[in-house]
This record gives sequence, C-alpha cells and structure tokens, in this order.
Amino acid sequence: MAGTFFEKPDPDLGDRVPPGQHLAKRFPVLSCSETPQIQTENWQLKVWGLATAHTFTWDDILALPQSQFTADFHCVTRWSKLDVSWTGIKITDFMPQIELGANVSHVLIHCYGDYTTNLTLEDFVREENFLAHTLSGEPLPADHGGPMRLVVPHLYAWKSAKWINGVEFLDHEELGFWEKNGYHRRGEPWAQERYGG
Ligand SMILES: Nc1nc2c(c(=O)[nH]1)N[C@H]1C(S)=C(S)[C@@H](COP(=O)(O)O)O[C@H]1N2
Ligand SMILES: [Mo]
Repeated sequence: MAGTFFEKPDPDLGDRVPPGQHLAKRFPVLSCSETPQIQTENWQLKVWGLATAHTFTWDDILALPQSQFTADFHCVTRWSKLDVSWTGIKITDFMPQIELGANVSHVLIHCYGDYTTNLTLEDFVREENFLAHTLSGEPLPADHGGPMRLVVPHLYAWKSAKWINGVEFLDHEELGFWEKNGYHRRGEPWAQERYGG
C-alpha cells in the first residue's frame, strides 16, 4: 500500500516536505461527508458577522482579478502534495469587497455540507491564500471542493475548506469541525501542530 500511493521525499525536496509527511503520488480526496453537487448558477458565498452582510454570486467572484497559484498541500494524515497548480481569486483581492466592522480578529469558514474551519484574520488574509475554481487547468472537480474551495497553503489542508459558502467575521475564536474534534486550532505543518493546542 504505502509503496503504491506514497513515497519518501527525494532528498532534493526534503526542505519542501514538513516533518512526519510523505509525498502522495496522486492527489488523494479527503472528505468527512458526501460530496455536495453544486451548480455554479446556484452557488453563493455569504459574509456575515462583524462585516456588512453580503451575498456574492458566482459571477461576482469571477469578476474579480484571476491569479495562478502553485502551492504545496499538506494533510495532517501525513501526505503532502507538492506544486499543485490552481487558478482562482486571491483573498487579498476579495477582501476589499467586504466592509469589515471594528475589532475583527478571527473568521469561521462555512461550507456546503456544514463543514467549518477557523482561522485568525491574519492567517486568512495572506497574499498566498485564495479561492480556487480551477485545478491543473480544469474546472475544480466536485470531490476536490468544486465549484469553489479555499486554499490556505501555509496551514494543514483541513483549513483549505472545500465547497466554501460562507465567511463569518468574529472578534473572538470559534472552533471549526476538526478543531472541535481535537485537532490544533492553528495547524502549522512545520511546527507539526497536529492535535490539541
Ligand atoms: N468542506 C470540507 N472541506 C474540507 C474537508 C472536508 O471534509 N469538508 N476535508 C479537509 C481535509 S482534512 C483535507 S486533507 C483537504 C483534502 O482536500 P482534497 O480532498 O482536495 O485532497 O480538504 C479539507 N477541506
Ligand atoms: Mo486532511
């Protein structure tokens, strides 16, 4: 099994692979629920909480600047996938569309299928974070979070919420699905922030 799906990192890539991780040969699918089927014409992204409530449609989001990304992807179950290529919208290009209230310090990301995950505002609003609708030049497959997912490359991949449909702005931390179930509140792979904390 291990030999078929995973390999030890090449020494040349050693500095790209966080401690305790193996390289996945393909791109595994990891979901804790069935894959929801969402048509882009019905898709919505809502923001609420300490921000002026607003609903973005697919066309609203696609009208924002598009960027290409190459990002490494680290799952806490110990596989990593290097150089995944995506197209989408930078969070730093999305945020100017939102009227934030005072004292926002955290976000809770919501998804079709009810998955949630939490981030500090600082971890959410980073240059390298994005909303992805395209994977390797093809429309993002539903199993990988299509039509739209969040990608947060600097944290374990459970923060990269598939089927995103909401961002709730908060002045305190509220834990998401895995974080309530014993995973780390932040999940930084180089520090192996896997559980607790
Ligand atoms: N909505 C939702 N997002 C999710 C998950 C999930 O179960 N539901 N799983 C997370 C986990 S644990 C990982 S490793 C990645 C897996 O993404 P992939 O299936 O595209 O590899 O998605 C994350 N985002
Ligand atoms: Mo994961």
